[in-house]
Order: sequence, then structure tokens, then C-alpha cells
Amino acid sequence: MRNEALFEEAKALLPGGVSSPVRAFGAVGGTPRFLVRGEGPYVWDVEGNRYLDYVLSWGPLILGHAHPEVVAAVKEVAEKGLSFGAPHPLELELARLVRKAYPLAERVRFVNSGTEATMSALRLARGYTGRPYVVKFRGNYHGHADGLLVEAGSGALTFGHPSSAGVPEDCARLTLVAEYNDVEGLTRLFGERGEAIAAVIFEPVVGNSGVIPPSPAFLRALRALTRAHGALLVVDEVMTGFRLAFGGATERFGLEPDLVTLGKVMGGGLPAAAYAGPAAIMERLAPLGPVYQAGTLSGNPLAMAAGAATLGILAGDPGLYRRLEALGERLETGLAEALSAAGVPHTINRVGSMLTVFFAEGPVASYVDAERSDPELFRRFFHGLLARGVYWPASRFEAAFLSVAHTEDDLERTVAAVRATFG
Ligand code: KE4
Repeated sequence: MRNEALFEEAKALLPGGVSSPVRAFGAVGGTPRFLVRGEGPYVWDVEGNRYLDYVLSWGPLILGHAHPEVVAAVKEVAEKGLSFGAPHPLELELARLVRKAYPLAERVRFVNSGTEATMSALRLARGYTGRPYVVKFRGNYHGHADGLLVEAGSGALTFGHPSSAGVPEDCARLTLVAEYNDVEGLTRLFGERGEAIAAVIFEPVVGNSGVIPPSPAFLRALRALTRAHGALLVVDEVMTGFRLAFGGATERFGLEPDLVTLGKVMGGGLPAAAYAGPAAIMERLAPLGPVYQAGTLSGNPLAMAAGAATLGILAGDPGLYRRLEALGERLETGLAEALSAAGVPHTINRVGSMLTVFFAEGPVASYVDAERSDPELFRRFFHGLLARGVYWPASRFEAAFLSVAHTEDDLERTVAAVRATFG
């Protein structure tokens, strides 16, 4: 079967032919590739075409596809049964690794997606503080829970529905939206509503408006204002966790979260996510406390095995993050040189091994700046790379990711593909 034929068939079975909107190539046009095999930095589609992968399943595969130790760990567990709905020793193994990365994580609750992690963390924050409001930032995406699909990023931004239909006004009004990196605005908001705010949730490096780094002043204000007003600081590390450092942005920037949400890399490619924090907060959760959250497949042994194998490798090789940093710097430099040589206006925002090429003059320091980027130039970039065997995220509001399996040659080939595209 060819991609096109499969996509036609898929559209008669799945809304838009996909299980998640951003996969539909809606922003770039063309036919999504049905990927059926991955190995290291490469993926293959049903037609046997090989691509160098910068999507990595939207972040999880920091070790590359089908890492032998991760696959072996999952196989070993799978042969003994797939799920029991009961405590499993591997939950403890993964929780210990999470705590090693995030010392604040005295207690960890596993769930099955980043959406569940952020949704549950905010319910816990409201239960713990007894307050109604949460604060998020325009263009930040924290999954598709009702209260968070307000001025969201990622696919919501890509398809122009930052605030989704189906979210009741009564729900959305409890989410206050501020501007990322806007210390003044956040200070004013806390001055007006501080005593009714349960939590602030933010991406410590935005990946979902494309990559937008935080200003140090913004990070300081987030901690100072929440602390002064008794609100919890929820650091959403679903994308950045275990990627920007073993301890994520929290380690990289020295953050002090009250709660942290995790996913993607933590699951090693299988559905596992978590929220974590001090026992004093986390033990308000059922079965100990009054805040309810549950899940049939939470802590699933296969997902725990994939996560523990992945984090075990990451924890054991500090040089790995230096290699990722070097690869990121090399790719950023190469792309910038190629685009400058072609006279294409661009701004590349990168933190570690996540980066975005904005087709706009810089700086890009906010969602509004990101919106200015040229969708047509992005489309040309995306398809120029795809036609030359490079698989880039199919939206100008996403981050591209590197794995430790990417080589210098891979980066050179990527840069050459950009030169050929804009030649
Ligand atoms: P999931 O529910 O998709 O597992 O996680 C939601 C989520 C929460 N927080 C952050 C910072 C995230 O980036 C995400 C999910 N990221 C998107 C990609 N930007 C997932 C890809 C998709 O929606 O298909």
C-alpha cells in the first residue's frame, strides 16, 4: 500500500485520517507518511522510503528509534503479561530514577499522557489550595484538558483554534491567560487576582509556539509571585524533562517547582507520564487524600520498562547531554549559514537539542513574534527537506528534536538539503 492510498482509507476510518491533528500535514499540505519502522535516527514509511527523523515521536526518542536495550527491556516484560492493574516493582524503579533527576519528587504519580499529568496536577493544586483559578501563557500547550485548551499552542495554534470548541465558558473563565516573558503583565495579574490563583503552569522552554526560551527575569518572577501569593508553581516538563538535562529545565535553570509534570522521554516511546512533588502536596491524592485521580493502565509494566531502561541510560552517561548540546549547536549553525547564504529571512531559537527555524526576522520571544513567521517559506522548507529524505515537524509552531543517534554526517545532509531547497 502507498501513503496516499492509505491516507484515503484512513480518512474513512479516523477523523482527518489521524489519531492526533498535527500529524495530518494540515499546515504544510501533502500526504502524511505512514511510518512503520524506526532505527536510530531513521524512520521508514510503508513505501520503503527512509527519512532522517527530527520529530522522534514529538520528543520521546532521545536515544533514537528501537534502542536495543529499551526494546529488550520491553520484550522481557511483555512475555510475562501486558498489564495487571496492580502495583509492579518497575513502578518503583522508574520513580527512583525520576527522583534522581528531580529531587523535589518525593512522591510520583504515573499516568498515561502529558494531558493527564497536567490536568491532574492542576486538580491537585486546586484541591491543595482551595482556590479556583489557574494561570497559563498564550501559546503554551499543556495537552487537551478542557481548562488548558485556552489560547493553547502546538496543534491548536497550527490549526488556528487556540481555544477549542466544546470547552464551556464556565470552564475557560477559570483559566487566566498571560503573556510569556511578560513580567509586568504577570505582576499585574497577581496584584489583581493573586489570592484566588491556585497555580501557574508554564513551559520552562516553550516548544509549542516553536521554541521560545524564557528570560531569567521571567523565571525569577514566576517563583517570587507564586510564593508571595500562596499559589503553586507547576513546571510542565513533558517536553523538556530529561531532554535539556537529566533533570530537565529544572536542573538547567535551577528552578524550584512545587509540582512538575513529565512525559515523552520519561516513557521511552511508550505511553507513560507523571506528575510529582513534595509528599505534603502529593499525599492529598487518593487513596490518602480527597483529590481523586485514577487510571486503568497507569504504571503499566511495559511503559515502566521502556521508561526505566531509557532513564537508566540517560542517568548513566553524563557525556550524553554534552553530545546533544554539540549536535544542536552544529545543526543550528549549519542551518543559519545555509539560510543566510540563500538570503532567506530566518530566526533559529534553540535550547539544547530542541530548536525551531522561524521564517521571520528576529527576535522571536513571544507567541506574537512566532505568529509573524512566514507559513509559505516554512512549507517550502518542510517539503524541500521531506523530498530529500529529512522528516521535520509538520508545523512552524513545533520544536524539532535531536537524538544521541544523530551523527555529524546526518546534520551535514540536513544542511545540504536546505541549501538545495533554497539554492
Ligand atoms: P500528551 O497528552 O500529548 O502526551 O502531552 C501533552 C503535552 C503536555 N505538555 C507539553 C509541554 C507538551 O508538549 C505536550 C504534547 N506535545 C505535543 C507536541 N508539541 C504532542 C504532539 C501531538 O499533539 O500530537
